[in-house]
Amino acid sequence: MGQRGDEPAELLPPGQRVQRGWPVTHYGPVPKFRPERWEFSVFGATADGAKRSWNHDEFSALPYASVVADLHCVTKFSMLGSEWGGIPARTILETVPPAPAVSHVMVWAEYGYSANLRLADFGSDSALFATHKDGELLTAEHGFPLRLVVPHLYAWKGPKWVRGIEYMTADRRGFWEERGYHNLGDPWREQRYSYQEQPGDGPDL
Ligand SMILES: Nc1nc2c(c(=O)[nH]1)N[C@H]1C(S)=C(S)[C@@H](COP(=O)(O)O)O[C@H]1N2
Ligand SMILES: [Mo]
Repeated sequence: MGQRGDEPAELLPPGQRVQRGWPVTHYGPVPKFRPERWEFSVFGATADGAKRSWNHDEFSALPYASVVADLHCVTKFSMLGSEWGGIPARTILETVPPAPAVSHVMVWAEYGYSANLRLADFGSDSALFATHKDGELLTAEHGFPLRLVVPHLYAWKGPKWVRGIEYMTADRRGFWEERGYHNLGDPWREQRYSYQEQPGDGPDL
């Protein structure tokens, strides 16, 4: 039975409850957006070895798509059924292909926040660099101008204020993955904490 009573249980990963409204959850201050200094970069093990950057106008001109998806915070609230709009992560993979040896992606945000993802998780159908939610531009505290949404993983895997990605040929832990959260972060398997990791789930701590 859903914890709110009218929410089908299969919509909610184990241990989660539905949140009304949209709380703000992050570590550190909200960065100020400076369009003239903003760029989105893809670097690391690209197929051609070159780094690629877009300024804000260029990045905003990439083809827009939307996904309806849920957000699951590891602190146990979930927000169901938001429509996220923006640039599919797969568009970035197609535009700047990774080298064949790339297995993981580090997503980098303002102030050095980072989250590591397996390449397949990053390239999943519903992973999106969101500029909008439910038709409205993101607000500063929710990640404007750009945040990553990876609906099938806990929300810490989706940095707000994202500035680029690094293609990696081996896994490395991101900000929260170094600080006690699970390296993989699948909410359906309740992979919340690093002490739950099985051999092979992540690099040594
Ligand atoms: N840059 C950055 N992105 C972040 C975080 C953060 O601390 N810094 N926290 C994550 C966590 S734990 C959650 S639950 C979501 C919350 O997004 P919201 O504040 O828009 O609800 O942002 C994620 N993205
Ligand atoms: Mo979270």
